[in-house]
Amino acid sequence: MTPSFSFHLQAQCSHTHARAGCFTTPHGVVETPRFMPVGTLANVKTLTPAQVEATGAQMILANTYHLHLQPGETIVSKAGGLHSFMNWRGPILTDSGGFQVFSLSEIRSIAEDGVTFRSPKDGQFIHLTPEKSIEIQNALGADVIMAFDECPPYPASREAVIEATQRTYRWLKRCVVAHQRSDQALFGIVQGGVYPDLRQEAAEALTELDLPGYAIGGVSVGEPADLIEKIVQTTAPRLPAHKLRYLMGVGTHREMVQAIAAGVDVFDCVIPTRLARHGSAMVRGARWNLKNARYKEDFTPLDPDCSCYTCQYFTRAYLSHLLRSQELLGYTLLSIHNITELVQFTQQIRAAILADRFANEFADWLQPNAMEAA
Ligand code: PRF
Ligand code: ZN
Repeated sequence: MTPSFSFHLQAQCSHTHARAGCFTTPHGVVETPRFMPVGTLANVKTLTPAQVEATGAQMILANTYHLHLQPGETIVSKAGGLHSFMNWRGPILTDSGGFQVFSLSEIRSIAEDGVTFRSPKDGQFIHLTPEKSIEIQNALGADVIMAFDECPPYPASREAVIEATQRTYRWLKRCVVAHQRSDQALFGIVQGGVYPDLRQEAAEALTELDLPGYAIGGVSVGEPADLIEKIVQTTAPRLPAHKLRYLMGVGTHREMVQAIAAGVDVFDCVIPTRLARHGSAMVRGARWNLKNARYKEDFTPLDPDCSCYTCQYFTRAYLSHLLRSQELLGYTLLSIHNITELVQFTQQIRAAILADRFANEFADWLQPNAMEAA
C-alpha cells in the first residue's frame, strides 16, 4: 500500500465478521462502517459541501462516466482536480465507468480491449478501456479510484458470468499497469454473479494482487434479497482482513447491517437523494411519502430523534407543502435528512461494534425474515 493510505482495524465483533476501522487517505480519515453519499456529477444533488459534511458523511463518490461526458476531465484537472473543483475537502472515490456504461448507455461492442458506446449527450461513439478509465480517474484526482470492470446482468448464464469475471480480472491487471499516481489508491472489484465458486475464485485471485482495497461489485442488480445476502456472505470474508471492503451500490438499512455482519466496511447508494427527489423520507428503515394528505397538518418534526438540520427546524407539514409545490428547498431538506439517516445508522452500528454490542443490538435486522418496513 502506498504510504498515504492505511486501514486500521479498531474492533471486531465476537459473534459476526463485523469490524470497525479507520481508513486514512490524503484528504482525511473515514471511520468505518460508513455510508458514502453519491455525488455523480461532482455534487451531491441539491446539497452544498457544507450541508453534506453536516450529515456526518466523510467520503463521497463521483462518476468517471458522467464527468468524462460533462464537463470532461481536462476541465476538472485544470481546476486543480475534483477536490478543488467541487470544494469538497474530504476523501473522494470515483467509480470507473464500467458499471455506468453497462447500465446507462447504448453499447455498440464489448471486446477484450474495452467497451464502445454512444454518448447520450451527442450520439458520438466513445471507446472506454481500462487504460482510458484510469487516465480519466488520474486526471480527476479522487483519493480512491476503481478498476474498470464488467458487471454481468442478472440473470446471466454461468458461462456469461465466467467470461465477464475473467475479463474483469484481465482488465484489472491492465488498470494496475496504467495507474500513475501514488496519491491515489486503486481498488479491485470482485465480480462473479450469483455463483459462490466464481466469487470465491475471483476474491482469491484479486487478493494475490495485494491491492490497497477491494470492492464487491455485481450485487443488487436485480437478484432477490436472500441471494444478495448469500453472495456478500461468501465474498466479503475471503477478502484480506487488513484492507478496506466496499460493497458497491448497496444502501438499504437491512442490506447494510447484513453486509457489515459479513465484514463489509463502506457503502454507497443513490437511494437517499433519489427518494428525496420523489418526495420520500427514510425514517428508521421505513419510507414515507410526504406528499400524502396525512402530513398536510402534521406540525411535528419528520423524526423527533434525528439531529439533522431538517428535523431541528422544520415540520412535516412544511416539508409536505414544499414537496407538493415542487419547491427546490423541499428536495434539499429531504436529502439532508435521508443522507443523515443512513450515515448516522452506520455510525450507530460502528459504536455498537466498538462496544461489542453489534450482534445483540442489531439482531432484528439480522433475522432472515426481518421485514424492511414499507
Ligand atoms: N461495478 C462498478 N460500479 C458499480 C457496480 C459494479 O458492479 C455496482 C453493482 N451494484 C454499482 N456500482 N464499477
Ligand atoms: Zn432528520
